[in-house]
Amino acid sequence: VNPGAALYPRATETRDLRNLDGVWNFRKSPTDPEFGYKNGWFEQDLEKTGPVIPMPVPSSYNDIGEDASLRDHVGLVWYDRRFYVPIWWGQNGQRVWLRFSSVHYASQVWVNGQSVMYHEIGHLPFEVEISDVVNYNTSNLLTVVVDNTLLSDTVPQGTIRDIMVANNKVRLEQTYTFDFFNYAGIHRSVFLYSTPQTFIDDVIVNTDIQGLTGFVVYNVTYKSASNAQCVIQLFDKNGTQVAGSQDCAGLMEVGNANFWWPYLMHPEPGYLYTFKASLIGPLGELVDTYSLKVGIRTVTWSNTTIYLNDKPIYLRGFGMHEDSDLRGKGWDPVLWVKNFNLIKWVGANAFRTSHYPYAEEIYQMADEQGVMIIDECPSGDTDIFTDSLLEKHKQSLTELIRRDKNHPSVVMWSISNEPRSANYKADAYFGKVVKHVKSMDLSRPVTIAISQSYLNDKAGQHLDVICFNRYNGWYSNTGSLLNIASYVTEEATAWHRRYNKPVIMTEYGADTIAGLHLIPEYVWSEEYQVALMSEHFKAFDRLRRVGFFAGEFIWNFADFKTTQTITRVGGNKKGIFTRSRQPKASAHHLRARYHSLAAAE
Ligand code: GCB
Repeated sequence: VNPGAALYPRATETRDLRNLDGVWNFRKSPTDPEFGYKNGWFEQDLEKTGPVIPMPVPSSYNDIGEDASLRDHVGLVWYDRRFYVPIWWGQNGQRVWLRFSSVHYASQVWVNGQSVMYHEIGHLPFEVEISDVVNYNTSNLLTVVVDNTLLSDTVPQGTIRDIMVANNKVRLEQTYTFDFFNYAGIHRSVFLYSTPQTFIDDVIVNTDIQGLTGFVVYNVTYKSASNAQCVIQLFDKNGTQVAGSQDCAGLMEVGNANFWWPYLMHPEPGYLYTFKASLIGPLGELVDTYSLKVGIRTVTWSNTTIYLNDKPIYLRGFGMHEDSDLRGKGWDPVLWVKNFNLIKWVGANAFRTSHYPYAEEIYQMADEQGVMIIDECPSGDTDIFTDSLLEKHKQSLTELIRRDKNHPSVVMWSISNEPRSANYKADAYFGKVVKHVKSMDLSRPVTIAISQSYLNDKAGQHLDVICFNRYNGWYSNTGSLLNIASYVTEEATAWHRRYNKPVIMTEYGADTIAGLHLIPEYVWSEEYQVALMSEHFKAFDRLRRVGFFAGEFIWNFADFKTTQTITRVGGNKKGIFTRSRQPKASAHHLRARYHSLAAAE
């Protein structure tokens, strides 16, 4: 089992970092998945074994060409490029690491023709030490094969069937039930980095508060042949050291601490300290050092309320997607700096990483800006509860928590979106998944975005917070605004009565074509989306007065691409922003609400 990757790669006094993003060579495999393997495509430059096209990394490959066969490709694609390892890394005895921040879905990686790693599950990083396979005196060949095939035991799930096309040729067709396009490729940055022989392997930071005092509980682990000593320093924003320790694991106290607060809840939201861990060798020499940003805050919860730093919080935000024109799910800083500016413009304080973990840089931005995240694992619409799926589901959470445990922005784990939670097997299945999460992290509540009825749900008993998705006035009672407010109030109340836990509405909304105006309000028009929101707001305000209702998340932040169906006009149009991030009338409407909620805090 591949353990994923823990620490985000950074250059420090003892580590070097190179980014391998850029334009790589690319080729689709023929339908026979063995073809590239049999013909040694991993042993020499792809250019030498056939025609290649240029492919940007990071990006999805689907929307780069003009060809539906690339967009709809099912099966393997091959990428390669050459890279150099600085000769001085070798001279200094540095270890060399290769890290993929994410590849969708399964991938195998070769360096100079040697297989170095295999990883399944998109959206999560994986890395390996390649010191023994790299050349210093010449370039190195890096080859990656990517398989986007989704089956009944992949996360998420899908189905493949053969369709006969002209000349008796077979074309594979992928179907899936989740509502976003199955973009594939090398989706996030690829890093080459170095560490010393004895190196910091992981850092776990938890925080607590008492009055004005902050506590930082930490554990630094390292790998080596020899023993080293730890020196831990905590710096505030001005670079002043405020705490320190000489133990690899321990607790540091920060008097009069600046706590991490959400956006608009405090004049200085997203306050971060720098936690610097150093390893010192027997002669007092610096062996390795690694720094990360930490926020001092607590998340606690009762049967009605979620608290941040002992203050009740109300989450106001969005379900989102990693999705944009041309890039698909490729990491793009332009897009995400813009997204965060829009999140703040609207006055939101939270979003859910529906329906998979997002790029690590996004969580770093959320930490800095005080935006809270419900961090969702890539479970898909779990509808079979087999042991093999359970293992993969647990593995995805192991990798997710290993990656995201230190982010103050992450305030909740979502272990699934819309599973078939009425199935009798869902009880034991989710009981095990929750137990697995709790064995790794007790500091955050666990939830599921549930779509099945509170009458026969079997998963909620295992959760700390109940989230539910419901499309009143859209999928049910289409076009009718009449009963939305009472249905939402009744359903949220019923969930609370059934489980005695805080309740959040994680999805509601209406598809809307920007620029379509119809009065009286009519489905797909800007007027209908606004009116449907207003009915939900009535319910949310009523529920807030009763006291167990902890948040509202509209679906969706922006329009996004889906598979082709007759219910999707160029994709899912429930965004309050268009896919190019321009506001619909609904964005202005939500903005007025979120800012007034913030002002009343
Ligand atoms: C849902 C899903 C989400 C869809 C949304 C919709 O319940 O969780 O992935 O996009 O509904 O618009 O149908």
